[in-house]
Amino acid sequence: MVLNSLDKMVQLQKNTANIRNICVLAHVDHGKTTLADCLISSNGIISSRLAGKLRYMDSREDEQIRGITMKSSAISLHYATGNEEYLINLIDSPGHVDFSSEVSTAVRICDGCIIVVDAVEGVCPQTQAVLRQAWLENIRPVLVINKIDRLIVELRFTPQEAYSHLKNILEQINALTGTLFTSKVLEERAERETESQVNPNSEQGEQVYDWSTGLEDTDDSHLYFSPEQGNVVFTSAIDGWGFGIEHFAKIYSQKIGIKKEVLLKTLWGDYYVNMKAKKIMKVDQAKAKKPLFVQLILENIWSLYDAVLKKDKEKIDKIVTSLGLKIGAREARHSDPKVQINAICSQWLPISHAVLAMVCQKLPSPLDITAERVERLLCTGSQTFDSLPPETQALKAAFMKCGSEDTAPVIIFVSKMFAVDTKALPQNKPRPLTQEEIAQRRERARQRHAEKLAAAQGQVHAEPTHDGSALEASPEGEQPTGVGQQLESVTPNPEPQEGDSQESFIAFARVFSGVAQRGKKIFVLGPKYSPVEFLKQVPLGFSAPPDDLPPVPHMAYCSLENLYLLMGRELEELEEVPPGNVLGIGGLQDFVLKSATLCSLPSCPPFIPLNFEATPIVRVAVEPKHPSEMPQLVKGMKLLNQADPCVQILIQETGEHVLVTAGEVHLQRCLDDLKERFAKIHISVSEPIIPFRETITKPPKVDMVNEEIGKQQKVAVIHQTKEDQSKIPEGIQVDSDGLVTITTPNKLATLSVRALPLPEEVTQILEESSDLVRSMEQLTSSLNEGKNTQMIHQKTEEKILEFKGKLEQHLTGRKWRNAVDQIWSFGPRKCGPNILVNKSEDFQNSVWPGPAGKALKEASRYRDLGNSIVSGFQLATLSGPMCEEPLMGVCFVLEKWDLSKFEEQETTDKWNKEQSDLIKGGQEEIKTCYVRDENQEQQDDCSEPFEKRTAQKGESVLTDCYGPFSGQLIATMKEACRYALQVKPQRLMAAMYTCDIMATSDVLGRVYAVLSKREGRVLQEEMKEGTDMFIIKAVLPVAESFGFADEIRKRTSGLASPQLVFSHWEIIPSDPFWVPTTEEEYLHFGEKADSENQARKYMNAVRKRKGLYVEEKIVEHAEKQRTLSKNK
Ligand SMILES: Nc1nc2c(ncn2[C@@H]2O[C@H](COP(=O)(O)OP(=O)(O)OP(=O)(O)O)[C@@H](O)[C@H]2O)c(=O)[nH]1
Ligand SMILES: [Mg+2]
Repeated sequence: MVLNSLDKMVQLQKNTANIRNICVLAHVDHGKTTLADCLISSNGIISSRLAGKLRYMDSREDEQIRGITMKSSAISLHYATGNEEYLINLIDSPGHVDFSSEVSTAVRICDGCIIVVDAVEGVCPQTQAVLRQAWLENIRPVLVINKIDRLIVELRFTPQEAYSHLKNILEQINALTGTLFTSKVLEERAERETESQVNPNSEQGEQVYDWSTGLEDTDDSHLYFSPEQGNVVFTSAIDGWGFGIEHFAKIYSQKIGIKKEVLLKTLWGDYYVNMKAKKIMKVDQAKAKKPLFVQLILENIWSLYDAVLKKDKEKIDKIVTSLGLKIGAREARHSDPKVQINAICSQWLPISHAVLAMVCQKLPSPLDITAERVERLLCTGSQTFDSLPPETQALKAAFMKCGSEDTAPVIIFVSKMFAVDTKALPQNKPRPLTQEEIAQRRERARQRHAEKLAAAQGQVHAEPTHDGSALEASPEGEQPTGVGQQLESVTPNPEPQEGDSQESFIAFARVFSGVAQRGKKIFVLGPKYSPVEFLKQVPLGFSAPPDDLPPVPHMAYCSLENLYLLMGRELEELEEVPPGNVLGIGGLQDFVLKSATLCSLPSCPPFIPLNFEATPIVRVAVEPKHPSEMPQLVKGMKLLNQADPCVQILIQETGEHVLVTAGEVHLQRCLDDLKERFAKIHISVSEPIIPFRETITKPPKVDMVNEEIGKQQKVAVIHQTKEDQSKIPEGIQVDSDGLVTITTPNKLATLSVRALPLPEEVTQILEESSDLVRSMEQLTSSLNEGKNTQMIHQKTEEKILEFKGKLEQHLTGRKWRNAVDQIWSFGPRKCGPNILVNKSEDFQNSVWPGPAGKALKEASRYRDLGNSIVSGFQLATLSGPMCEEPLMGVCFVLEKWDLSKFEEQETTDKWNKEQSDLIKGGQEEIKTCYVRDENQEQQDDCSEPFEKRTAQKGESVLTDCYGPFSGQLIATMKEACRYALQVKPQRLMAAMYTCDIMATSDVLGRVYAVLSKREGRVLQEEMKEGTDMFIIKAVLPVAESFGFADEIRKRTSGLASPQLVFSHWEIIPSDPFWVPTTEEEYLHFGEKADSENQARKYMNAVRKRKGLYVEEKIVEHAEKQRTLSKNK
C-alpha cells in the first residue's frame, strides 16, 4: 500500500531545500525503468517483489509490449535519512534515439540527473547524447553503473577482471565529460577574449596567447565521476541491490580498524590492505595484491552469487547469518536462484538507499540553481543577458531566490503537453467512499436482500426463468428513495455520451519561482514573444487590469485551472504548488501548443527553446479509410501534434496530410496514438515518403566503363532519351558554358543565369548556419522596410562576419571571384543551402548587412523587381527538375539582367500618359488584350492597346496581357534556373543515417550481409574491450532503412540492435539520366542499359508518387514466347 499520504507530499513540497528534481538518462535498455521501479517500491507504491518486472513508469500498453520507454513520465517519492526528509521528483526518460525529444523535455525541468550505464555494454552512443544534453542544460549528473550481475553470471568475470572492466567504463565516461568540459571552458575563454578586445583598456598586457589558460585555473575535479567523490554507485537493478563505497567504508572502518576517511579515499583505486600492519599501501603489480575494492567488496558479492547459483544451502545460511539478515521462508525455499539473490541482496545492499542517498547528497536542490543557468534560460537567440531590458534582468533574482512569498513573481515552464483520458482525471474519478458511506451502502444492500427474499417467497410458484429476470430487474425497479439519491449525488456526473473517450491535455511543468495557485491568472508567453515589444507598447508599471491590456502578439492570459501532483500513472489534485516542484497543469490546452513559459509578469522572456537532438525525417501520408471521416483525422492530427514534442504535421500542396517523425518506432507510436486515441478511425498510411535533394556536379571525367570521356567514339544514339530530357525549348539560348538566356513573355526583360555546383564544405557551412541566415534575412528585410528597430547585436555581427569569412575561405579561384560579396539570397525559404549570386552590373544588392547592402537605396522601384527575381530563385530551389525535390548545394549566378527595353517602355508610357491626360481627360474604352496564340506577330499586335490601357488608366506599365510584370519575372527566373540546372550533370542526393550496431562476433557476418544488401557502408569496426562484442559504425541510406532494425534483429536472433540517427545528405554517384553512348558502354550494359540504376529508380519512384510523368519503357520489342520443344 502507498506509504505516503497526499498531505505528506504537500508538506514536503514546501521545503524547497530538500527537493530534488532528477531524471534518469541512459542508452536504450540500460535499465532506467527497472531502476525507477526499485526506487518506487521503496515508497510502497509497488511491491518489492514486482520491482523490475512491473516497469511501473511504462504505463502505455505499447511500452510494455515492446519493452522500451516512449514517453518520459514523473513520480514524486519520499526519502528519509537521519533527521532529514526529502521529496524526490523522479522523471524516467526513454533511451531510444527516436524519442530523444522526450529527454529534452525532461532535462529542462530538472536540476540533476542519474546517468545509467550498462556494465557490459559500457558507454554507448545515446549515453554520449544524454550526457551532452545534461551539459547543455547545465544540470549536474551522478552515475549508476547497472547490471553488475551480468559481469558475474553472463561474462563470468573474476572480481579482479570485473574491477578492471569497471575502471575502464569510468575512464570512458570521464573522458567524455572531459571533452564537454574543455570545449565549454575554451568557449567561455573565447568569449572573454572577444569582450576584452571590445574594451581593450580593461585587460591590458594579457595578450600573450596561451591555450591552456582557463583550463588550468578552473577546478574541474568535482565534475568527474569517481566512487571516492560519492557520485558513482554500482547496482543490479534487476536483483535489487546497489552500493556506493561509503557504505563499505563505514562497515570496514569498524571491522578492520582503519579510519573511514582513509577507506573512502582508498576503497576505489589501486590500493591494498596489509592486514597485519593495518596499513593501506599502493598496489604493487609484481606482488599481485588485490585492490581493496576487489578484496573487500566484489569478492563478497561474487561468493554470494556463487553460493546461490550452486544452491549451496550451508554457505548461503552462513552468509545470511553473518550479515545479520532475515530471509523469509518462502524466498529461502524458492527454486529460482534469482528470487533468493533478490531477497538477500535487497536487504543487504538496498538499491534505493544507495541511489537516493547519493541523489540527496550530490545533486543540487532548486535553491542551488546557478546564475549561469538562469541567464542561459532567459537569453533567446543571440541576445546576451546584459542586453535584456532592466525589468527582465530583475527576474534573475527571483529565479535565484526561488521564493514562495506573495510578492515573488510566479514563473513556470511547460516543457511538454501530454494527453490523459478525461475519465482518468482525479476530479472525474469516483472518489473512495468514506466509512459512513460504506455503512450506508451496506445498509442498503441488506435492505435490498431482505426485499428480494420477501419477493422470492411471494412468487415461490413462479417459473424459474421468470423468477431470474424478476430478480435481476428488482434492484433498479425498487430503488430505496432516500439513500439512493444521496449516493447518486456523490458519484461524479458521467461524461456526456459522445465525449466519454475524450482526451485532456496536461502540461508537464515546473515552478521556478513563486507559488502556483489554482485559479490564478497568468500570462502565457509563446516561444516568439518579446518582452521588449510589450514594454514598448505598454508603459512602464502598467496599472490597467491585465484583461484590458492591448493585444500583444504571442501572449495570452489565462488561469491555472487544475494543478496535479504527478504520480506515474496517477494524478493527484493539488490546491497550490510551491516553487521548485514539478507539476501537471490542466486547462492550458487552448493556450499552449507544445511548450511555453508562464509568468505573472509580462516582462519575462520566453525560455530558450528545448534543444532537440533528433531531426524528424521519416514522413508518411495518412488518410481515413472512409473519406467521410476526414474531419476526425484532421482533429486527431492536431491533438497528436500537441501531445508529442517532436512530431510534425503538414498539409502538402497536394492536399495530403503528412506526418513527419523521428524514426520507425516513433512513427509506429504516432500512428497507434492516432488510430486509438486521437482520431479513433481506421486510417490508411502510405509507404514512407523518402526525402531527396537535387544537385549538380562537375562533369565526370570518365564514363561508366572507366574510359576517359572524349576518347571514345560515340556510336549513333539509337534512342534519344538523353537528348530528349535535356531538350531546351526554342527561344532560350544556351551557350557552350551552360549560360542560359531567357526573355520574359512580354519581351521586356532578359535574364542570363548559370548554375554551378557549390563545394561540399560550403553546402555544409550553409546547412549549419541556417539559423544565422534566417536572422540575417529578418534584419535586412526590416532595414529595407525602413524600420530599423532591430539593432544588430555585436555578437550577431561577429557571427555574420565569421560566416562570411568561412564562405570566402572555401569559395576561392577565378570562378568565385567576389562571389561572396555578391550573394543576393539563399534558398529555398531564404535560408537553405543554395545561393543566388548577382553579377549584373546595373543592379547591386547583397544579403550582407552594412554598406554593401545599402547600395541599393537609390532605386526602390528596382527593389520590387529584384524581389521578383529572388522569388523566382526561391521557387526554383524549392523544387528541382528531376523530381520536384528541393535543391542542395547549387549556386545560381545571375550574369546579366537586361531591363533596357522595360525602361524605354516606361518612358514612353509616361510620355503617353501625360499626353493623354492633356488631350482627353479620361473618357476611354478599354480594350482587353487576348492572348490568341503563342504566335509572335500576334503578340506584337497587343502592344498597342496595352500601352493605351495602362496609360489611360493611369497605371504603371507593370501589368500587361501576360499578367503583372513582377509575376512574369518570377516565372522567367524560375525557368531560367531550371534550364541552367538541366544543362549540367544532375544528381540526386539521398538522406543518410549513421547507425551503431553492437553485435557479438558470431552474428557479425549476418549483420554485414544485411548492411550490404541495403547499400550500407561500414565506416568503422571496433571490438569492445574485455567482451566479444563488436561495435560497427555504418552509414545507410534512409531510403533503404525501413525494416532494417527488424531485419537485423531477426537475422541475429535479437543479438544485435541498431540505432539509426539522421546524419547527412550524400550524392548518389550514378546519373539518373544515363544511357550508354559509347561502344564500350553498349558492350557492357547492353542497348537499353536496363541493369539497375539506383538514382533513376529513386527518381522514378518519387515522380510516380507525385503524379509526374515517368518515362519508362515497359516492353520495347515484345517477342512471342515459344516453347522450343513444340517445334520439333
Ligand atoms: N541482468 C540485468 N538485467 C537488467 C538489469 N536492469 C535491467 N535489466 C533488464 O534490461 C532490460 C531493459 O530494462 P529497462 O529498465 O526497460 O531499460 P530502460 O533503460 O528503461 O530502456 P528504455 O526505456 O527503452 O530506454 C530489461 O529486460 C530488464 O530486465 C540488471 O541490473 N541486470
Ligand atoms: Mg525505460
